[in-house]
Amino acid sequence: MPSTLQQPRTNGRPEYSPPPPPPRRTQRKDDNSGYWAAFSLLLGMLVVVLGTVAVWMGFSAHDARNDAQKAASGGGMSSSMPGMDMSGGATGSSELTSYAGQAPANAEAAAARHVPMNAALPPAPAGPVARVHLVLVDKTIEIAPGIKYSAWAFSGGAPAPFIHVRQGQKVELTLTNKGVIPHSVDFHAARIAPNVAFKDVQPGASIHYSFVANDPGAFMFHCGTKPVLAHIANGMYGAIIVEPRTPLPHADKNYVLVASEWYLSSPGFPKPATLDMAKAQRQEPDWVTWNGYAGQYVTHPLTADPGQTVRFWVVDAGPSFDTDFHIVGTILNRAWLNADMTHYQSNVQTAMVPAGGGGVFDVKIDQPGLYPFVSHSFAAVDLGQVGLLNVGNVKGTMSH
Ligand SMILES: [Cu+2]
Repeated sequence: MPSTLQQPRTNGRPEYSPPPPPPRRTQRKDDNSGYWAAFSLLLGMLVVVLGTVAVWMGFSAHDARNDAQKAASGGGMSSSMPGMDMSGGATGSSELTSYAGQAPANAEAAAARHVPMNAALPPAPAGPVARVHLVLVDKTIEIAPGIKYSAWAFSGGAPAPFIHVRQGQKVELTLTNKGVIPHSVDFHAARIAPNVAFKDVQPGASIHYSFVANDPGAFMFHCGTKPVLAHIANGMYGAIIVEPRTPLPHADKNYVLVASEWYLSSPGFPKPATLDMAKAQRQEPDWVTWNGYAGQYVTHPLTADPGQTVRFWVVDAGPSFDTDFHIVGTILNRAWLNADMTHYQSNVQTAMVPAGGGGVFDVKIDQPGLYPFVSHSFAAVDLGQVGLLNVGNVKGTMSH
């Protein structure tokens, strides 16, 4: 059975309070009955006036609440927009239904059958220009074992296939919109006028722009069409890794991890879920994932040999949660915090990767074993943001 998340009805606004009672008159000992009759009449009129004011204020407060809820639920967006369930916000419902942890009976088999997203950093193209063609599609994807979601995504899924370029390369970007509503793409690695480059692309149309990847690091890209919360929550994001011109210390393995949350309108089985915008606004996800699928690297761990240096390029796509990157059983030997590649910190236990930000982290693990990589904000682990690094091809599993 779904559990219920109770929320205050007022969303932090003060409750309506009735007006204070009228001040008491000091009684005179020589009052007579005529005086009392006049006073009673005046008091009666005052009650009628105050009652009318109270009723009017009550209606005004009600209207204000409704207006605020309408604004919060999408700024006048059509409730029939495909891929979105606006009902929670639009009706002012104070209860959200969590589908966290719900899974079909065949979830274990689905997890085993799932082909994990290849986390290995792909090679950067040779030459001075990197051509990137992104295609936007509406597609049903799996975000957890047996859990289906009607996503708005870059072709290839959510996250999009990783992009790897070298510092100084010119990125020639083409975006084609094969979805049914306008979309766009905002590259955090670019220094470019967003009103020109990141503008909406109509269904069936394409846009082209280019930028020189002068800033090294791990960057997010995402659809920037309003409401951005909905477009990111629906799966429109990815990572672009810009490798520094000055070589980094040698790493034997390079893995890319993108963190993101999912807010479901239904359990996601047997029918695919869509976005619950009210949950996204309240930051109450049903699932949190590495590379778009809960726990995929627990069932299918990333690998390394003892003594190898493993580099994680981490991007947090949000839309709203930060990631507190931590590897259980070891310490990050090098941490390029905020993906500032000019210097690193040494021997860091947990490194923050903000929503919309990145970080680059090296570990060198000598002892064979299973090392979970998590966001140490453990609510996220509970919702699926956990994977394993299997050092030395050991048997068994490990959970957090
Ligand atoms: Cu979009």
